[in-house]
Amino acid sequence: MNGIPLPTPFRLPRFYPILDTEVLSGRGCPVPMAAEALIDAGVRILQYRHKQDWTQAHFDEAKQLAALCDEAGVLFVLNDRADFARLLKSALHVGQDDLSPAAARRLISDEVMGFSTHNRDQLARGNEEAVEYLSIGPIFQTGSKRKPDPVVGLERLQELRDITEKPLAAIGGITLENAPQVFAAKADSVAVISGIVPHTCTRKAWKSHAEEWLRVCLQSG
Ligand code: TZP
Ligand code: MG
Repeated sequence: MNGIPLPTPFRLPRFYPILDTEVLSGRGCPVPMAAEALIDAGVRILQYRHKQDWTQAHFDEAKQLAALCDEAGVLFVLNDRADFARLLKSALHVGQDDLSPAAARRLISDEVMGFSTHNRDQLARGNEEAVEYLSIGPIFQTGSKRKPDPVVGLERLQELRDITEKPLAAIGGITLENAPQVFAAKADSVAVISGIVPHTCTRKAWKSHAEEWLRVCLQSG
């Protein structure tokens, strides 16, 4: 031993909630309230996703969520924007059409980074990138993404799983009902946008719905 600590492998939490500003505003749900309830329920990771133009108000909202997460020891992940992730000193999730992982890495130094993939080739290439985790999807049909890639399905998810040893999140159309099958197909985590929104948008409903997700995710697989 030379006294230099070995880097600990990154472990991706099994439940990966994503707060999408468009989905939440469509349901009349304030993002900070949802974030507080999810953190209160015990989530270990939380992503902020804003697909339209960014304003100062969106940056401030992301900053507010980053502070809430930091305080609770929850990993805050910003979607798409390496520049803002650098300002927030947060984790980052990039996709195929964003700044490349290598370029983003120069901005966010050693923060956690995830990378979206949608098929075998992308997953194999993603495995070579300096990212801590990968995602693959859509596993099922989804209404939360404009122009989604073809559905991957459970069978192919399981086939592709062994292409990488990095933690793998499955995404796209995942619900409380089908999540156990996604874990059975060997995903390490389920990343969810619409399936986390409760029927009524109250803090209490968000919290108990997230607790149900955590129960299902911890029991499956
Ligand atoms: N990438 C692949 S599918 C998807 C993303 C961002 C959307 C997932 O949203 P939902 O509502 O959980 O299907
Ligand atoms: Mg992206």
